[in-house]
Amino acid sequence: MIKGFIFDLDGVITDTAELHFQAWKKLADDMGWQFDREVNEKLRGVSRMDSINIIKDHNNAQVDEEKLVALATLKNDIYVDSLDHMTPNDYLPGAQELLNLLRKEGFLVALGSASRNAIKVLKQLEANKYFDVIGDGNSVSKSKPEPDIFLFGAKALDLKPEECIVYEDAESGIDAAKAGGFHSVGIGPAERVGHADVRFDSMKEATLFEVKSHFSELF
Ligand code: B16
Ligand code: MG
Repeated sequence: MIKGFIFDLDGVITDTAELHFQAWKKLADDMGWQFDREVNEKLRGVSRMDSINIIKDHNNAQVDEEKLVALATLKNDIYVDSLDHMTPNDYLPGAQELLNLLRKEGFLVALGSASRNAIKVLKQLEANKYFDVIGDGNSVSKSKPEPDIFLFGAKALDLKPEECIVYEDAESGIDAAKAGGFHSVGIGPAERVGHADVRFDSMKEATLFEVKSHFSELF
């Protein structure tokens, strides 16, 4: 039986990807590095340090670890500042409606995000009330595609993986959900999340009604 839901943040609850892009772009421009939306797509759901390594390798740049951490911190300062402009109007369409309904129907809900800034994002969205447990980039050391962040969420909710549905927009996020034994809902194109148990183009279509219909034997 499904008793809980675990949500990724960026690309599922809100679209912080654009703000991440702007911040990486500013850093790349300052460094004279090539960076565009195609490269940015590879950063979806990927941790901050893995992201800067992808950008560095894309540019064949030689940067030592200490400098790399300093650059990632610079990018993060730009990103965190840009979050000040985020408001409760910035949920992805359908996300807040779903969270409200889950509360009404008494499901347990956790966040399972790679971001170390998830607390600030939730604060800007005034979304804390929707979550029983917050799992973020500070909660576990192994990032997606390892299942650790979702296992952390399930354990804190006192649920088994098979009692939870994970919502994810990243390929590595669906990999993580499957590796942990969770049911999965993919948000986005088939090339990215076609391996989820069920896939929707956007959160607007991924309603509780649709998900209950798909996993009907589990409700
Ligand atoms: P931060 P998610 C991920 O969020 C983003 O998709 C990814 O682009 C970002 O690099 C990562 O968080 C880390 O974010 O720099 O704020 O710690 O999709 O896992 O909610
Ligand atoms: Mg995501």
